[in-house]
Amino acid sequence: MADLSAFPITERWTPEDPSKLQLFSFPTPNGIKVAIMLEETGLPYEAHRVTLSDDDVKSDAFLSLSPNNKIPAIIDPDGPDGTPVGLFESGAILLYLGEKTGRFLGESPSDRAHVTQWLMWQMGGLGPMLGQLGFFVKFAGSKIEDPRPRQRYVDEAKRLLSVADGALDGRDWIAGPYSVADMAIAPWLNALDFYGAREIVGWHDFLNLQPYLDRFFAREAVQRGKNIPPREG
Ligand SMILES: N[C@@H](CCC(=O)N[C@@H](CS)C(=O)NCC(=O)O)C(=O)O
Repeated sequence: MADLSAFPITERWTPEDPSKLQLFSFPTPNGIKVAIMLEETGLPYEAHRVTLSDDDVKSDAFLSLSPNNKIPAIIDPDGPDGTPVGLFESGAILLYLGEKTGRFLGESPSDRAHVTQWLMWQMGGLGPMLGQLGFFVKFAGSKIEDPRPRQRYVDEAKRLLSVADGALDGRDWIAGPYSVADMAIAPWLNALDFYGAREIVGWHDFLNLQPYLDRFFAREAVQRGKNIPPREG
C-alpha cells in the first residue's frame, strides 16, 4: 500500500485508497480537464473536492501541494521513479498523464508537437483571456463603468475564437487526433455559455465551434468527467 503521509494535504483530504491517483479539484474548466483525462484513460483515481473559497484553496493543507493556490492538483502514488509525485498546473498534469499512459498526446512526433502547441495556446491565451472576460462580463468587473477593460477582453476573445475556428476548419479535433489539447480547449470554449458571453463575442459567427463542442461533449468520458468532483455534496 502506497504511503502518502509525506503529503500534508492528505491530512485534510484523506485518501480512501492511497494506491490510487489522488485528484484535488473543482468542476471548473481547469479542473474538469484533468478529470476528463482520467476518465478517458481509465486510470484508477479518487477525486477530492477543493472549493474555490479561501478556506480551501488558501488553506495550508492545499498550499502544501499547490503553492499557487489554484486547482487542480494531483498526487500520483506511482510516480515515474516508483515513488509518489505531486503536481499542480493543469497543462503539466495533462502532459504527465499523457506520458504515463502513452495516450492522447498524438501518435507521431509531429502530432505531438502540434498537441503541445495547442495545449500551450490554451494555457497561455484562451484560458487566461476568457477568464478575464468572465470577470468583466459576469462577476465583479461587470460593475466597472469604464467600458475599456471589458472591451479589451471581448476583442481578445473574438480573436482567439477566430484562431480556434480556423484550426477546426475541415477537422474534428484541434491538433488532428483527439488529444489533451481538446480536453483543455473545449471546456474553456464552453465556459462562454456559463459567463453569458456568447452573444457579445459573436459565438454563432464561428461555424466550427459549436459542432466541435457537440463532438466533445458527446464522448462518454467527457460526460462523466465534466462533473468530477461534484460541485456539492
Ligand atoms: N494555470 C492554472 C490555473 C488554475 C486556475 O485558475 N484555477 C482556478 C479555478 S479554474 C482556481 O483555483 N482559483 C482559485 C483562486 O484563484 O483563489 C492551471 O491551469 O492549473
